[in-house]
Amino acid sequence: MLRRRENGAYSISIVGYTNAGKSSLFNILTGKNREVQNALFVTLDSVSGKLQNHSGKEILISDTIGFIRNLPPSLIGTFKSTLMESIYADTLLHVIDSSDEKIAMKIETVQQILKDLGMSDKKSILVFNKVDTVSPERKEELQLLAKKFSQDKPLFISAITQEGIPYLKDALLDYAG
Ligand SMILES: Nc1nc2c(ncn2[C@@H]2O[C@H](COP(=O)(O)OP(=O)(O)OP(=O)(O)O)[C@@H](O)[C@H]2O)c(=O)[nH]1
Ligand SMILES: [Mg+2]
Repeated sequence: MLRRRENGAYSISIVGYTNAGKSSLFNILTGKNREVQNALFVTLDSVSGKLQNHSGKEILISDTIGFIRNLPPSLIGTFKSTLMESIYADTLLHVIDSSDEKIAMKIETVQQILKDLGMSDKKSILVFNKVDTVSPERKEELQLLAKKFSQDKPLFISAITQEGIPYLKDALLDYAG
């Protein structure tokens, strides 16, 4: 569980549209081996792991169920109970599939669901994943898009090539203070 008041560790919840690469990123950050697949709703529960640096500083990271615009009614209960844990996270990592043609709609959907769950005030960092699949021109478009959705500096990563991962790790450990 992520409740900061229980364990004192800084906690981060990985959220985002289904199939964005949340579990792939979770595995890299924590060294765990959650199932990853090119399919919707591969992850149906929430699990935490630890990201540590050399000096022993650690933060708790959790992987969560994917978001979707029209959630199947059979998943609403699972979805809500899984996501409620994220309310206790200090920061959300909103993972985005950079190769997706419907990227803006998906970012908006995730932001709207977070709002509906009462998490719109929580710090949320946009992480553009799968940058190994995009052209330099597309990356410039993504920079502009990012400005529309967040005031914070977006991060660009690939869970496959690991581009941007060391920078992301350092940034997360910095947040933890
Ligand atoms: N090319 C590329 N593919 C990626 C990257 N990250 C993840 N993938 C692929 O995207 C697919 C989905 O990855 P997951 O990590 O299962 O995505 P998820 O967001 O956890 O998905 P759900 O749990 O189903 O919501 C898999 O086929 C991954 O191999 C990336 O950086 N680049
Ligand atoms: Mg997953």
